[in-house]
Amino acid sequence: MWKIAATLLIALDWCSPIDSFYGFPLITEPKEVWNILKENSSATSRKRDQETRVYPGEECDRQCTVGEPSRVCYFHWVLENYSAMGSACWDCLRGNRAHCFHSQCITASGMERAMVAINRKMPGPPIVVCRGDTIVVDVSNEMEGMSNTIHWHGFHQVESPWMDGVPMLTQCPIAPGTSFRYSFRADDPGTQWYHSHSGYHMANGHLGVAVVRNPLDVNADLYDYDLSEHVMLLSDWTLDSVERWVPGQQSTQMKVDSILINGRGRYSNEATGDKVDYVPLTVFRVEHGKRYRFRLISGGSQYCPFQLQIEKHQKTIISTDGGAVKPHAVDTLISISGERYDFVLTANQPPGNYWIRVRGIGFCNIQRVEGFAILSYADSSVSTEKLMFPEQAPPLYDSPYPLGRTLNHHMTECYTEGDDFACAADLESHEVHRDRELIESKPDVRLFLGFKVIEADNSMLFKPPYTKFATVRNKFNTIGVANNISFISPSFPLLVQPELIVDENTQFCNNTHLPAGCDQSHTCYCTHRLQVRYNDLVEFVLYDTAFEKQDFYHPFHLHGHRFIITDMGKLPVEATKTRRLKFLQEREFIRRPNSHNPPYKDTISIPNEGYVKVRFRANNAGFWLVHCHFEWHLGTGMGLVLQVGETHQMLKAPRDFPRCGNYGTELQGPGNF
Ligand SMILES: *[C@@H]1O[C@H](CO)[C@@H](O)[C@H](O)[C@H]1NC(C)=O
Ligand SMILES: *[C@@H]1O[C@H](CO)[C@@H](O)[C@H](O)[C@H]1NC(C)=O
Ligand SMILES: *[C@@H]1O[C@H](CO)[C@@H](O)[C@H](O)[C@H]1NC(C)=O
Ligand SMILES: *[C@@H]1O[C@H](CO)[C@@H](O)[C@H](O)[C@H]1NC(C)=O
Ligand SMILES: [Cu+2]
Repeated sequence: MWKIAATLLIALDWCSPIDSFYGFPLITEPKEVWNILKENSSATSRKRDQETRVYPGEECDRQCTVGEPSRVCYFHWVLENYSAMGSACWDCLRGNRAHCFHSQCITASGMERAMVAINRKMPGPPIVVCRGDTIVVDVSNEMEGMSNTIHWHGFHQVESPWMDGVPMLTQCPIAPGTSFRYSFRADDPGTQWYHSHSGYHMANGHLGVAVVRNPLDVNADLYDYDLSEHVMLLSDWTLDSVERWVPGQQSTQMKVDSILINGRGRYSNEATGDKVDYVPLTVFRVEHGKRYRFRLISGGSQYCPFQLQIEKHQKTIISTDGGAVKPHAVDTLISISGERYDFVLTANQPPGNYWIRVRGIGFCNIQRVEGFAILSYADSSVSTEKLMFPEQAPPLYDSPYPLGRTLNHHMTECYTEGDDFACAADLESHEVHRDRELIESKPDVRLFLGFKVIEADNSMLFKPPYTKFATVRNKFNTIGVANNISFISPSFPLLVQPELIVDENTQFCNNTHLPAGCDQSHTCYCTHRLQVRYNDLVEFVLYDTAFEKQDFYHPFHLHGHRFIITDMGKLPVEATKTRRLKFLQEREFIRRPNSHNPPYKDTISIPNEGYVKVRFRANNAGFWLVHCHFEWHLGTGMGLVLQVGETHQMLKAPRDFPRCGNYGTELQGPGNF
């Protein structure tokens, strides 16, 4: 034992960014290192005069101060097929409130359904750490017959690209019955989150909070408290497993049945009159006169943006996707899957209970779906459990709160002086300096990406090759594409086993190099890859290629980087496709180049019949997924891989990192099959 510990101490002095695994050189078996740290939680190692100690993950949730020792935060998660309102909830269904609070009871919308859970919770266990801590999560997959991976949304994995959690890009899927250790440094401060990146597990329950507190927040003087109980994770929920939109289980339509706030909501169906009232709602407690930092995570899987309002309370936005912004006060905050917004709420109203309401809008307007939680000023003599069953009924759908000052209303223009509407692109970054170089230089490469959902008819679906599609309803089938290509996963993780890329031209495609048999007028199915040089200044011009006005738009998410938004708007109406593209190609300038300090984000919506331009420095070598954040759009191909740098410029995964691929041997015999 002593000998290993000594090796550890010596090894730490040697750490070089290229061959190290979180500070431990690769010559030390990473597994061994972690085992030492885990087995003996009082074991310490010295790292540049600092102590790093392993803590049970929950103990990392603390106030963060500059210069304090960072921690290794250890979690063990078990993934299981489980049920909402199942046996663990006993008589919750029949009005026994105490049973609803059993630690393994997931109430969700109050309706029993199959789901997948992490440690029998939904959302999964929260991760709240300080910047510089190391997050270690052992994931044991106990889901019969289903693999999984977890993506850490907002973490750029600069030192550990193989921890990004994308199956067949950065790791092998975690097979049932096996476990995988995620381990990475929390270098990206802000409100981040995690979710499954495999199949449709996220929509069935695999999602949770990952907050990285920053001891040096520029907006810190705007709030008195930054508490983990004020993190608000919004998600959508259905009456049964979302696999019903995988072909085979015909469904009347793709639908959001409930909206959950921190995993709690109440199913209600106006048509049938069914209304759940026996499950608890989430309560956020505040004290009169205090200012609180709230952290909102928009964790939807389906196509509805969420509209958040808090009765009689304004929200002052101070951060989005982890990047600090200049304070911006709003009454209504609209967000789309993958985005995060932090806001300050001042408890300045007469003490009482106030409704927090989240409405599914856009395509969901017709579904009239809303979720509720409670903002309570009650003093500590009233238990939270009691407050979770409000005595008053929530406001009716037909009595909406006024919009007031609104962020991200998708039917209005951005950048209009003097009106109440702003969009994410209008927020002003509030970080140490304005990155003039990124804002003002000419990009080294501009990539145009058109996103679209194709309505696939039988002549397209039922001929070779077999293709993935989603069944929205009856015979209405769809396929997601980017630049007319529907993404097919490689058969091995590109980052981990790049030596298996024998011929780039057959392995990958893009819209100038399409595989045989597909052309501009046919959808292509292949591993869509765009490559940029390491350190290039990259501009993505993202646009909606749907040629119709609809309440519908795609949330764009880039892995491994954050970007600035330099322009956003609508394409010329009544223009042909070619003219729209030409408009984008000619639109070189940056709106408000001198005064505006564009916000940093990692997720942004592409307006319907509109566009958004984003820029970033490609300084994180690796294979990074670029995709629409709706589960079905990604699941049916609306994504691609951005290769940053050559494979020899990428960090190498640890030697014992899992590897996988096709198995097959040469057949001796006549002909080709
Ligand atoms: C754990 O570490 C402490 C301090 O290094 C040591 O005294 C103790 O014996 C160790 N315990 C085990 C079980 O190795
Ligand atoms: C596990 O859950 C998923 C998603 O809800 C479902 O599709 C699958 O059939 C379940 N598996 C088992 C063995 O119950
Ligand atoms: C997609 O295909 C259509 C024809 O079906 C073509 O007009 C359009 O230019 C293509 N778009 C892209 C981005 O390649
Ligand atoms: C498109 O694919 C070809 C062939 O693999 C490649 O040479 C080219 O660089 C790709 N274009 C981009 C922008 O990545
Ligand atoms: Cu989409």
